Amino acid sequence: TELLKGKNIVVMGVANERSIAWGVTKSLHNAGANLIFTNRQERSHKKLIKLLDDNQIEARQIVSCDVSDDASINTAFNEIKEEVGVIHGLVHAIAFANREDLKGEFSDTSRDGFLLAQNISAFSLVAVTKAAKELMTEGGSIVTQTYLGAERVIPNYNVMGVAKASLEASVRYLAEDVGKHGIRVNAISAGPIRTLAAKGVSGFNEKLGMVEEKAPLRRNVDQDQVGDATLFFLSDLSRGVTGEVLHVDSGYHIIG
Ligand code: 0WD
Repeated sequence: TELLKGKNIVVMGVANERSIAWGVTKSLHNAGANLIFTNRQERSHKKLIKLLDDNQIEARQIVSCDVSDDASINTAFNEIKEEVGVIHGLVHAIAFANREDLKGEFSDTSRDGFLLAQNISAFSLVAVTKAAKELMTEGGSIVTQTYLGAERVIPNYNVMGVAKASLEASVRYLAEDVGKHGIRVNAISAGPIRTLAAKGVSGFNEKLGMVEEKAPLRRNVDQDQVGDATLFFLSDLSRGVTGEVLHVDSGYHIIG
């Protein structure tokens, strides 16, 4: 069961106890991983320290990283390199769009709003993969978080749906790039989960209701289920899988 014993894994995107990245953290900790965290904000940093403390999880390292800033990414991964030398996995659980772009008509999206969503939610994976692969000298696994709005029109998801489509295509192109170094890149497409980021999307409660009503399993998923699927991608159990998008959504995506 200690699938990640001795493995150094970087987790990006724990904002609070509801974050998908927190569910992932618990799964990886239970699998014996050494965990390194990156935070954007001081506020999240304090929350993370308390969360780790309350759950008796010891972080190997916590560094600050704003993915909108190349210098911040470089500094963060240099600090990680100095501390642990080698990493074996990276979890990217980061996205952002302006609230006004997560409702109404997609054609009303501003140029800046469109580029912001692409920058933080899609390009950031490209940028952190470039930094992380230098530390993955023993091979590795990179996992990001996407959503069904990449594949289909989901009401109000708008600019983020387009950013997630870009993220999923980036997963495939990155998988090809880094595959020759024994590094895999995959995505989890989770069903709706009530988190800080989800609050920004209009009509979120209706999405939860639709899954309960229509998904084969007739229930919503939670952070722990996404955590365990992420663990699968980070572990050797998935050694034959790369460039994949795995739906952890009670099967909702198969229903027409
Ligand atoms: O229903 C959901 N909640 C779903 C979320 C369904 C399917 C996918 N996802 C995705 C999200 O789109 C995102 O990619 O999962 C990922 C994680 O989202 P979450 O857990 O729902 O959201 P949240 O707990 O709000 O975490 C988002 C984090 C932020 O926390 P801080 O405290 O720093 O605001 O995104 C990060 C940040 O950690 N973030 C950034 N990190 C670094 N640099 C940046 C940035 N510029 N912007 C946002």
